[in-house]
Amino acid sequence: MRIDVLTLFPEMFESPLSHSILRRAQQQGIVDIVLSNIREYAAERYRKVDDTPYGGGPGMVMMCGPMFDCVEHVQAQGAEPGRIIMLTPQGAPLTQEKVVELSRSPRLILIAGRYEGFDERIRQGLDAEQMSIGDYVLSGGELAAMVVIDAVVRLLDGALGDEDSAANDSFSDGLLEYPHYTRPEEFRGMRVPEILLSGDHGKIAQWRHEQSLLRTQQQRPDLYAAYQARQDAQQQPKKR
Ligand code: 6GU
Repeated sequence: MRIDVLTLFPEMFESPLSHSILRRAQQQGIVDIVLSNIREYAAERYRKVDDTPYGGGPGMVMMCGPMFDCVEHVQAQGAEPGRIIMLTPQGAPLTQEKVVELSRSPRLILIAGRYEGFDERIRQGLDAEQMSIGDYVLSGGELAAMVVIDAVVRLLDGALGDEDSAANDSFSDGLLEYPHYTRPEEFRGMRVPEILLSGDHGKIAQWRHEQSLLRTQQQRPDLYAAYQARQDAQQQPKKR
């Protein structure tokens, strides 16, 4: 997969991309992550990438010119055109389902904005998707782009050491993960549940599933309701 990132702060990406899974995936050629600085596409004189909003109001707006030039330049580099995604709190919230879908694309182009937002014609003219990582406001799209990259890349074939780690993730079946324990058996009076020491793999699997259900019900009633609705639909197929 190729991932292009268009940003005013390419240096922000250096550390997250040079550790652990993201680093290894790049070294192994599983993903090629290309950073482009939008400012390099600004008109020579002032290197200006933002301007005041028409109609007045606070803050600055990302300009069309540098953004279109930057996108067109990187699009021409790859073997195939990328799926263009703008990171903005106005976007559809990212879910694991969306992450899985993105991981099947050969190429993504992530646009991280700053200031009050993007000139609307950027989205319109580039026919870009908009994505948010949650209902809170960040100072820019960079951290959100890194979240997307991390979540997507770990799903690519060969990116995780243990091939079935991703299958066990929270959300992969719509439930939160069961609790984990490792040595020692007792820590400050807190014991590892006996069943995990029993060696009975059938009972352990059952316990873990129950714990997943319980946790989801307690921490995420919204996910639990959706899970139950799916189970019900499977048990009684719709009458024709
Ligand atoms: Cl994608 N950008 C910004 N600036 N804030 C956000 C976000 C994105 N997602 C959640 N909050």
